[in-house]
Amino acid sequence: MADYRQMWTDLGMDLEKHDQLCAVLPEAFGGIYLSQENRPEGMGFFDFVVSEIHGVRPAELIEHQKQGGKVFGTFCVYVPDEVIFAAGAIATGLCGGSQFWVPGGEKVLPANTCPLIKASVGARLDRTCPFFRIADMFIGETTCDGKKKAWEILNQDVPVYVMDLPQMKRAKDVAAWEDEIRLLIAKVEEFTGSKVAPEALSDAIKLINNKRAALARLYKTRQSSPVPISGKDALLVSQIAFYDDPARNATMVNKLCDELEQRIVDGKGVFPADAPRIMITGTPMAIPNWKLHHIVESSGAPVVVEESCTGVRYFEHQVDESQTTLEGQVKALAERYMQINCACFTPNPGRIEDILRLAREYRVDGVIDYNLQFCNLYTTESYLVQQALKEAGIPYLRLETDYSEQDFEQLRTRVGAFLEMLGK
Ligand code: BJ8
Repeated sequence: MADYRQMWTDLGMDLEKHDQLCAVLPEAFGGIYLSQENRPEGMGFFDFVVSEIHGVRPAELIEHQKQGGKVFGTFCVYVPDEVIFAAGAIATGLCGGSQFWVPGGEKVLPANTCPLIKASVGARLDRTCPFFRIADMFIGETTCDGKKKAWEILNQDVPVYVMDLPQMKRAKDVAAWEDEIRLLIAKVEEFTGSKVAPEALSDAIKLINNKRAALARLYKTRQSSPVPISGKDALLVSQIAFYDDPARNATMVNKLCDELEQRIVDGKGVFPADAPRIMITGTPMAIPNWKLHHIVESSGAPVVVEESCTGVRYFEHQVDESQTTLEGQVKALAERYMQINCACFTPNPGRIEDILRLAREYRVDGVIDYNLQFCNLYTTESYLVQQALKEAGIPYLRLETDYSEQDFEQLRTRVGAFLEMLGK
């Protein structure tokens, strides 16, 4: 990585501690990613992004701030990035995916809190992630109890604006989400000093739709057999999409897709065509959480789709681009975002339908239900997921884990037994 020490110092980061993180990441990435055989050349760009993860993009965000722009940090796929970009600001995903940040979170949160929340709070309070330092404002949401309380703690250190996400999907709830989007527009306008005009919002809707379309195209290639890209690589692309520039991201993902589509024509894959095809469903995997994909794929089975927020929930469904008034656009945004099926909703039959549909579309042989420890929502919903898969005759394995490596071998054994049971 180039020398960004001055930038990190200016951001008030704890350099000594941050050095520890910088020391372990390249080795972890090398072992998990660069050791894969037959990777698409197009992954070179994404490898570069990881190698400069705390450098290039943070420097771009700081440059944007120098020009008078604002940066908003988000933690959930319900938050409409379109509004932020329409105000000339930048949205960047902030969820923490490393065990490195967990102890920092545990200083202020109960230990029995989900690791994603602990890592996110720790990354900010420990001053070891430039993205958490750069964001001028965080945007939280009322999805789960742990997050709701974490916003109050983070708000002591950085401005946090919270969107009130309804927990049901009746017409009045969609209308309530529309109201929340209007309030977000008002907040973003006040904070940035820029109006969200319909023309700018229309451009932002297209910008984010294009990014979604590129990711959808990438996922489509994974329906092929043999699969032209590993699940690990696809996960990395999805994780990077949360914080890279959306236009550049769409371009680079489309470029990768050109290569993958050619691979499909040539019958070239990264796993044998008869290897068992796995779907992972459940809680999101924020960068650099690659643990389960690594276990599954190093055991010989490709992960071909993720029903998660670092998977299809992030990009399925487009926002209607035909609206030209702010009123119509806000309605279109609310309708699109309320099609996401997170376990924080009750009832949530759409998620079960999605899992069954994806199992067919991606021709999966087995489903691994991945729950982050202490995520009550997804862990409880697992009962219904398992029931539906059993009825459909699709083999199912439920795993609960955290960000540590302690249970790595135990998970590997369980995954190995599951793959063996698939008998392929
Ligand atoms: S839409 S999944 S990104 S809330 S933080 S709920 S793992 S206990 S992240 Fe999420 Fe939005 Fe839903 Fe997706 Fe559980 Fe942890 Fe809460 Fe989590």
